[in-house]
Amino acid sequence: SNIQKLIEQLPKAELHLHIEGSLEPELMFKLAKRNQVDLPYTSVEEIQQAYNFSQLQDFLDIYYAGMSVLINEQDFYDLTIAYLEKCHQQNIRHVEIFFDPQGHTERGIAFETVITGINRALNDSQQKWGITFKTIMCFLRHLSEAEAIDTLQQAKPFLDRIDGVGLDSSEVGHPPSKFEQVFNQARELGLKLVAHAGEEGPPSYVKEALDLLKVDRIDHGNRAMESEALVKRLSESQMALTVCPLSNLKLCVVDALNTHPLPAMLEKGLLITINSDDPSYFGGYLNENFFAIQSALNLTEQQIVQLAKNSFTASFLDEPEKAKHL
Ligand code: ES4
Ligand code: ZN
Repeated sequence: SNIQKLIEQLPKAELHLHIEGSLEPELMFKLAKRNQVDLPYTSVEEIQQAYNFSQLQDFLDIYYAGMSVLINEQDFYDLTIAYLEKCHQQNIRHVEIFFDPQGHTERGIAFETVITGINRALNDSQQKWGITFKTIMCFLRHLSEAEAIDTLQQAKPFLDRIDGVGLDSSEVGHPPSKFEQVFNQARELGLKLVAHAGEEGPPSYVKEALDLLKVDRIDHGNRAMESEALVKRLSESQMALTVCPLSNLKLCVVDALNTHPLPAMLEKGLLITINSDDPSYFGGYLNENFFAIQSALNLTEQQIVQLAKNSFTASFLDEPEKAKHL
């Protein structure tokens, strides 16, 4: 259809993408074999059957298990270049990717191995396809703030390759307030700041991310819609929210895409972007997220164009670079 072609052809940025969540079952098997890692699955079909989640934690358990095949620098390169090839196919011109260093250093993989593989792929894709990038290191919120501070310390030799920090993993019970000190340290280092908030957690977690962590963007933010005061504040400040439709569906954050809060978010004047989160686990890359939410909610061409533009507006590109896309 015309709207499908529009989605495909529009230049887009992706701002909420966990690189470890782009690990496709085929590559997982290939790396398991290469690295002699045992997987609890014997076929791609078996993996796909395991991807049946009723909440965030169900997914996270499988996501951390999947990471176990990533051992060497080349593995992180192969993972990242496969995602960037998809971006090239989908006319994604800029990416801001998350990685979870603690998911790897906990298993004895050096920080340097992780950042070097990811960064080499990002540089190659910028050379080959012109895809620009930022890199955001996330702290695992189910771990302690001391461990996050240690991770920031380990990142210090590589800050030329890191643009920001984020906060992900199990949200409920791990409020932003737990990470106030490490975010203060990251801010002092000149890093951009983002945090997952209001995916499963209450609106007060979104408020804490703003007031205590002083984030530059909110990841997800769905539950901010429960607080009229918060919506007003997010709208007036044009604080970006990185919304992930297929993720919300698969993790039962919404009952169905046709009841997703996106129309209300746009109606309230929020700066919303569309993103894929963990595309291998949630059944689609960025264009598939656009197709699904467009058809479920009958979004107009104008709304689709607005969402694509918002992805550049909300990015961490500098203003002249942004202007080239807008
Ligand atoms: C994540 Cl969807 C989501 N939420 C929180 N943490 C995550 N890590 C990877 N995907
Ligand atoms: Zn996420």
